Amino acid sequence: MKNDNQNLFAALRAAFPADLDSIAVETDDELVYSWRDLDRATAMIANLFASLELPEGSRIAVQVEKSVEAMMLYLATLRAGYVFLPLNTAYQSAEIEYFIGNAEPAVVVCSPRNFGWVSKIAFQAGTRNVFTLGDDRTGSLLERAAQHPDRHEIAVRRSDDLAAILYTSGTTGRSKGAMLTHGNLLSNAQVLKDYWGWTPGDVLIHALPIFHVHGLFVAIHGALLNGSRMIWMARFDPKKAIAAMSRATVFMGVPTLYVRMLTEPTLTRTATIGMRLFVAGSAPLLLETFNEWRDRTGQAILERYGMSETVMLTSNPYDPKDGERRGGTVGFPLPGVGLRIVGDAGRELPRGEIGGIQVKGPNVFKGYWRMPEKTAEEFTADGWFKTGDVGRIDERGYVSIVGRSKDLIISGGYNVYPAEIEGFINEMPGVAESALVGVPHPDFGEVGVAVVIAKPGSTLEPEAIVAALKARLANFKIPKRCFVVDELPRNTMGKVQKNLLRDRYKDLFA
Ligand code: MCA
Ligand code: AMP
Repeated sequence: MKNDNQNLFAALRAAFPADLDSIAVETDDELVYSWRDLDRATAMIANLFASLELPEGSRIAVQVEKSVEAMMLYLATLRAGYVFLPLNTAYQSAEIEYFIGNAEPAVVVCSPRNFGWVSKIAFQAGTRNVFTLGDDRTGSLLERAAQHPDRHEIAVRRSDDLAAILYTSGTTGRSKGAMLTHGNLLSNAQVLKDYWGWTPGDVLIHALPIFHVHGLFVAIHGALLNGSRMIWMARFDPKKAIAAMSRATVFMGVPTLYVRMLTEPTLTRTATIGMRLFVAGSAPLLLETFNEWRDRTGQAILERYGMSETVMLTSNPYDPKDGERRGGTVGFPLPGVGLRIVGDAGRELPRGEIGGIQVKGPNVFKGYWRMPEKTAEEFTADGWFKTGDVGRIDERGYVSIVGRSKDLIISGGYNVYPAEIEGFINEMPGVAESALVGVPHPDFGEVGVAVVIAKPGSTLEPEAIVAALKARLANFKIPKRCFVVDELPRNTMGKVQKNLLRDRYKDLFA
């Protein structure tokens, strides 16, 4: 390993504890992995990739159930110097077809049960290598990797080289691949290690999916860069998560996870006494959840804010000397991150005023994959990235997010883009037009409700619309309710007034 290697994996590997036989990961089905296991398995998978003689910058697209081996596959991709492309396990064929067609991965790894349809899409798109990986250590990826040596020299990468592509949608159109570099990810991980006070002996409860920023980067990098053990949960279960707290110090979750744990009588001060840090993000944490958590456990959840394009941007303080954790805010810009609030005219606004949030820093992505025009649109002439979030900075410097200029619903921490769902509904026979709006929901924070108008002479059944969507789209994108109405509220320009629809349906799940 060269000292000047800026490969993110080199930094993570350097943080492994000296005793490689100590425990790195324990799973909720009682498997135990040592640091040596992580080192050897990532070497074998990296050597398998090397044997395929993939071109530089090849994308490795992965849609597999959560497992420690799936994490090893991510780390092996970094180690081998390729570009990791994680895909939500809920995505169905139309979604996967788009991602694979757009990213043109050299390797696709899927669940054994999906091999039939995923491999067909991949081979048609020109991918030569399709492997399988089950959540029970089965599949061709591990079988093939087992034939390769367990030593591997970490590929040399520069800070500016791509490490991952995360698909995310902006204001309009199809999903865009946010290109994140080794430098974006490592700089952010180092800042968080310091800011959140990671210390020797910390143990992380890993309960999030590993195909988005929160579970894949913030949680995994945090633990690995600190040489910390992870308690690995394949699925979030509030009872198991609370029970694990007696052996852990750090928990990270989207607000829904906190809401669900609060319904458990076992969540008490005693159960959480050894916990040092509770982090929440990916969606707004309601003040009532923040307060209820503090009443029950005596601990203030630390809320932070980030994006796929930027990793983490702001955080409430960890250290009390930097200030208190304020519910309803996302804290201060992280060290090295520039954050400003800008008005409609493009000028920076004074403290207290509401406007668009723009950011700058070593964490900000390199651009959208093969979309230079879209990339240019999302940056200002002086190099600030327009987040699409609307917020304010108070006189003490705390940032609050008060809304979004992008039409986006965040449901249980997953993003749902109304334009995408509306497009599918509008194509259905008999549909004239549709609108999807987000309304408050006690469990998921916000959920989608579809409002549809029929073409003259057609009759539409809401249940049939929902059933047709279910056949095509990831389950979390399916509207929780659908209404067929005679007309949609419009402004004088004829544009649908979604705010009025949101208001009409706001108490649907109250
Ligand atoms: C599941 N369902 C949902 C959601 N999840 N509906 C709306 N929104 C959701 N998020 C529905 C399914 O469609 C299904 O409905 C039913 O709930 C049960 O599905 P199941 O998979 O069993 O649900 P679950 O296991 O209870 O999952 C809920 C969950 C999960 C644990 C909250 O959604 C989750 O892990 N969310 C975390 C997402 C995350 O990691 N986000 C980070 C993004 P039916 O039965 O009708 O089919 S990173 C990010 O945003 C940025 C960068 C950041 O700042 O971190
Ligand atoms: P993604 O496209 O998955 O990267 O989601 C990023 C978006 O999640 C941001 O632009 C915000 O709108 C939202 N987000 C992340 N963290 C928070 C938070 N703590 N509070 C409110 N919104 C958040």
